[in-house]
Amino acid sequence: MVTIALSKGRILEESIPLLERAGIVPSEDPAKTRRLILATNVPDVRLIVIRAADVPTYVRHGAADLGIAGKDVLLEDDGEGLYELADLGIARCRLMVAEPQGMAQGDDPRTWTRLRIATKYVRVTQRHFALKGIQTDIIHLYGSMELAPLVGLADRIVDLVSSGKTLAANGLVAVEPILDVSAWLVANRAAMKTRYRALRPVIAALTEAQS
Ligand code: PRT
Ligand code: MG
Repeated sequence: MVTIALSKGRILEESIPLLERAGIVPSEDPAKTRRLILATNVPDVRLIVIRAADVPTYVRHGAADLGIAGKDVLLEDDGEGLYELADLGIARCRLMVAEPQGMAQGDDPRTWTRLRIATKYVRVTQRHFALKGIQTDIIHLYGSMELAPLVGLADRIVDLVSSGKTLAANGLVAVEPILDVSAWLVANRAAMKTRYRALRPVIAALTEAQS
């Protein structure tokens, strides 16, 4: 059996067509069912549907052989026990620094020395600014980062942006890009050695189906 870990939301929306192009069709609509393990038309391939940030954990421990996870999630994870096999080119977005419109007028990222930032992406944010010699006070949130500057919890945020509509709706503007993000196919390291024969055709089909 080959188990592929996917996450709900955007990754799922774009993974299902990719899986279908790879010849793997879930037995029921993963967006509608409450079931967390889904059989597919391929007898020895099944899907599990979990939280995005949990995909590296399932794959690292071998509870899933393969997984599809955003580069943002992979960089926040320590990467232990995982191989990043291929950029699937789906669920594209950018990790950006954003701040209130009023602050952005007259703000120059080249003059930053110390920043108070709310984000879910603590590791990536720390690393990004440490490399530039900018100090950071990071407030770790699990979601709805856009709210933080509006109520004085932080001056700026680091969050994913795709259309930019969420920032605009909250009076924020992106002022600095940190990372281009897309979803990657990852594999359990041990399984790549011990079960390569079973995994190889699935990996080949998925990487060929990438957009
Ligand atoms: O639901 P859960 O809390 O488990 O996690 P999640 O909400 O982060 O999951 P999900 O399914 O929404 O996103 C999973 C993955 O999708 C991320 O890890 C990214 O790799 C990828 N992805 C691509 C995005 C976006 N685009 C994106 N725009 N994830 C989140 N967003 C959010 C962003 O955080 C912001 O709140 O969408 C909002 C901005 O969108 P725009 O279009 O208004 O700019
Ligand atoms: Mg979500």
